[in-house]
Amino acid sequence: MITRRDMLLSGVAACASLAGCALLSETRDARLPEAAIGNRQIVLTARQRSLALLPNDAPLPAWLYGEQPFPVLRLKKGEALSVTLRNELSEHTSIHWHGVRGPNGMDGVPYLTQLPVQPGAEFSYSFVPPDAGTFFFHPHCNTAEQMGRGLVGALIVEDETFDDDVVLILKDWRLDEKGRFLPFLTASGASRGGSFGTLRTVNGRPAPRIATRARAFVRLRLINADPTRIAQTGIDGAEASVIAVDGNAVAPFALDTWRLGPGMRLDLAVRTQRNKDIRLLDYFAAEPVLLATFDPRDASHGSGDASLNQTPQPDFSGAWRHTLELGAGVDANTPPNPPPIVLPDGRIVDLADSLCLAAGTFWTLDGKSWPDRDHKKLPPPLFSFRRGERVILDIDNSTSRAHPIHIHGHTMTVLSASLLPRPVHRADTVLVLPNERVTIGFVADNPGNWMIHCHVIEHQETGMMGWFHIS
Ligand SMILES: [Cu+2]
Repeated sequence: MITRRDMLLSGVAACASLAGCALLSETRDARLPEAAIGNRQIVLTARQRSLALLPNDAPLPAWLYGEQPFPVLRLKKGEALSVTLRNELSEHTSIHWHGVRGPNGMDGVPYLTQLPVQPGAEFSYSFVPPDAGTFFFHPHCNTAEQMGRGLVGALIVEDETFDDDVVLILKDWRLDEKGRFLPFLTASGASRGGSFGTLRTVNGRPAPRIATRARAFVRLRLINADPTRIAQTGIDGAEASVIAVDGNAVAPFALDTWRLGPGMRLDLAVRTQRNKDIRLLDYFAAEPVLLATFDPRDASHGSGDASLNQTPQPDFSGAWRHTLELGAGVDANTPPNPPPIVLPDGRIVDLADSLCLAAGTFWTLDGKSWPDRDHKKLPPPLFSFRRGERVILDIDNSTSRAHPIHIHGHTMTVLSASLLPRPVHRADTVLVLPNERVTIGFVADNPGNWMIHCHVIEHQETGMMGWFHIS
């Protein structure tokens, strides 16, 4: 059976550039433009483009990787990713492949794993993603603004196939009453829960209707790409099972609701019936907010199986154990002369860039704030590990805000949590509620310089960020 997506993908097979591909600039419903990129070189051009989010508003000066928001790059497990980022913005940028256990030099963190891609310059990302799953990509410098203006895309590494497979990017937009962008970072937001968007969208559209196959197992890939908002996602109108968290397969369990913080993903298997609407809702507010409606149409025969290949949990016996404190306030003890950073290609960096840093610091990670713009130096690493070392972190949140803590280059195991119950599962971003203690473990098996930070981007950019080194 040829699905709509097969047709779309075969149509773009010859495209070397997303921007030059006609099929990618049109979607017949609220699905995102998709491209099969396995073993093929493509170009993503980051550029300012006009974006009409609401029909009656003037177009926005969005920053996008394609002609419309949120390209979906698909490849099969084992295929190579080869993406050249062309920077046509007026400031530097990079691509971080969020959740992917790739090589350090491809991780896209300016001054820590590569030099930033300057305006007019290019950088080629090339590696084989080792795991199947739902990932996404975004910049890692001036991130509140660059993501806030739209620099987000999905990376899907496929193994099992479903009757239908829908990528859903949750992202709000900060607009004033005339439909113009509001500031992406504010002191009042950064010092609290973040500056929230005013227009909620899925795939760049407010509460879209999305046609799916009927009488089918439909895979919904939820990606919270919002810099700020924690959604409490739930499905109304069908039974839904959680089949993967942050792209990592779990033993399927029935979805009640799942708290999806910034940077987190959730894969659901939903059994559809013909002409029976299914709704994706956010139950975080008193009145549930409608995020999207699925409209099952053309019937399929249905595969009847929704389970994915799971990776066994590592053994954490004998692990090095440490309490990682999430704190509010400013660390005044940043060393004046931290050591220079050695990039994976051997170059030495000792100047940070003010674009990566925000106005003021409000947050600490392990008692330290990422230095403010006056320091002009990257901080020393929080930890140094030998390759293969097993690590357990008790993440202790003594603040009054929730923090989704994201770790680069590795997959952690969420072992226990003191407040929000959740099964033991693998993840790259874990939500830590106010006054909660969450214990995670990981095997430090990927050499290089790796970030660990809050994915409420304004918290990240005002201090709650650090890095560790694996030799
Ligand atoms: Cu935070």
